Amino acid sequence: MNKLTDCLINKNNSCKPVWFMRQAGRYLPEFRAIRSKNKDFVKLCLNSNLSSEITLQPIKRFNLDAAIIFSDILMVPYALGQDVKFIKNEGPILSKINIKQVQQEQNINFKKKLKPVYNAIAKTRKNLSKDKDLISFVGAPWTLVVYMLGLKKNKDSIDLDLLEKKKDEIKIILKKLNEYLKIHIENQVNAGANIVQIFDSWAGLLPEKYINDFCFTPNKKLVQYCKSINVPVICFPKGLKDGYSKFLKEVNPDGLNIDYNVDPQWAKDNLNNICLQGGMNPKILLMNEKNIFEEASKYLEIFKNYPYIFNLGHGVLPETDPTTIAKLVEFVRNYK
Ligand code: 1CP
Repeated sequence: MNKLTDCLINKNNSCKPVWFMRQAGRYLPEFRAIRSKNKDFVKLCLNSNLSSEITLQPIKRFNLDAAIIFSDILMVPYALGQDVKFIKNEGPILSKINIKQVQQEQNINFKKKLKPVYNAIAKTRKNLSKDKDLISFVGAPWTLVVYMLGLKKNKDSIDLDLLEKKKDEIKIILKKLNEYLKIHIENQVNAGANIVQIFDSWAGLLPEKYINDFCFTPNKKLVQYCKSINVPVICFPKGLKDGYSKFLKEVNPDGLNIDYNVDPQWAKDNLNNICLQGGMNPKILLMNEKNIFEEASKYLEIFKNYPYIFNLGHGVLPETDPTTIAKLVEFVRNYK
């Protein structure tokens, strides 16, 4: 059994598997070389050969236990008819949603549009050594709605007035997304992915009164679906703070990724009987080796006898030096 699977399913606490969110990305010169020749990000994600090659770039460089397919959570809104553009230093911009179209989109069309992603997974699985896990992912419905309706005001807040105004529309979209995300998960697993990660990157921006309906319930439905098809699932409800313990009770995934604002000791004491993942602040990787290894030791010591997958509390930053990642992987491997 592969290492992440063993940790997630058997709660094996002796091995410490390691991978990184955004391990394929702008901090790698070989990624930037491909990216500079492929200005349209969506098209790049739909190029099966290139997206498979990018997925394998960090695996060639580092001694990692898993690959994560190079794609984006916004490929689902794209497949539902919204244009998705990535503006440098501004983030993604989506064209206006056509709610009728989302409601009527035929499954067959949705699948056809995302077929290159599934082909990339199949190709990657073929070229990835058998002892490594292949992670597929989706955005959680709430996080997708934030982009689909343009609810974000700036980097760390959403437009609460707009949220109130669009409440009914949000409920319709969440329900539809549940259907499509299940299809997307099923297809990724059928193509060869053996773990699912659900990113709820904007969970922490939800007002308390909506947490249940917009975060817990939609995540729970997807987790139950993953369990019904026997694929281990990791949730990442970023920014929930002590809401992580309620999330665990309500949603009950196989693994939970903590963010850098969650105290790891608190997590160990309060998030019991579950495999935990990540936590370390990606900004630490921009500091000197002593700081990096000290911080990594903190996580490795706390989770010594606990099922734990080494990762970060968010994605690798573009400014990160790739040799830092190489050294950190070796440090984690040799930690006793
Ligand atoms: O060259 C570039 O400008 C592209 C940068 C980039 C990359 C490398 C984007 C745009 N997406 C990706 C790939 C990606 N996105 C992966 C690939 C696998 C890997 O981890 O190596 C994954 C898992 C994602 C998931 C994703 N996309 C999330 C959830 C995780 C998170 O970062 O919180 C989110 C919110 C997105 C939207 C998105 N796509 C890209 C950017 C810059 C963003 C975030 C924008 C924002 O902050 O609103």
